[in-house]
Order: sequence, then structure tokens, then C-alpha cells
Amino acid sequence: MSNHRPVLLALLLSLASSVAIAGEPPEVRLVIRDHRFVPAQVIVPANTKVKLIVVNEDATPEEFESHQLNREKVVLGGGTIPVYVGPLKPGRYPFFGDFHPDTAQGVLLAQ
Ligand SMILES: [Cu+2]
Repeated sequence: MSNHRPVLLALLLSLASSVAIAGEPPEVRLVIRDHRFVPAQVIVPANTKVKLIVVNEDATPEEFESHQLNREKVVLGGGTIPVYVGPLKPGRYPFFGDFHPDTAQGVLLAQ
């Protein structure tokens, strides 16, 4: 039976790669408006890579930042950036706008 091993390995590899190709990360839209996140609470699937699409409707730059998510990324006024997060364990992951932390506060819920 040992001569079947290469076939089995090839089959497993092709399965793994087809899953990766089919698995486009789900996209979740997050808007910055008047130096606040809209919505302020974002629900994403746990244990899955997620693409946050951060849209800054303000004229001024903002920085999406989260210590728990280990992310820090500037989005220019009127700009849009992708922020990939996860796979995350179920839980709460606060984030904030580092340029307007008094108002720009949010939390990502992975569930
Ligand atoms: Cu920062």
C-alpha cells in the first residue's frame, strides 16, 4: 500500500489548495463618519479570516488601530482601505481611530 502514498498526498494537497481558493474572506464594511465608526459594533464570524473594508467619509485622515487585533493602518480622507483580521477566537476586540480617539471607538465581536 505504500505506493499509494504519493497519490494520497497529491489528493490532499489539491483539496487544500481548492479550499484556499474557494475561501475568499467575507467582507465587512466599516464607515468612518464625523470621526466615529459606523456601526460602532461589528459582528464577524469567528475562526475565519475577515476582510474589513474601512471607508473614511470624513475629509481628514484617520487611523484604524487595535491593540487586541494588532492592527494600525491610516486611511486618508475620502479613502478606503482593506484591513484583514483573524482567524479570531470568539470574543470582543476593541478598536479606535488613533487621530480622534475621543469619539472614534468601536468593538469587533467575533462569534
Ligand atoms: Cu496609531
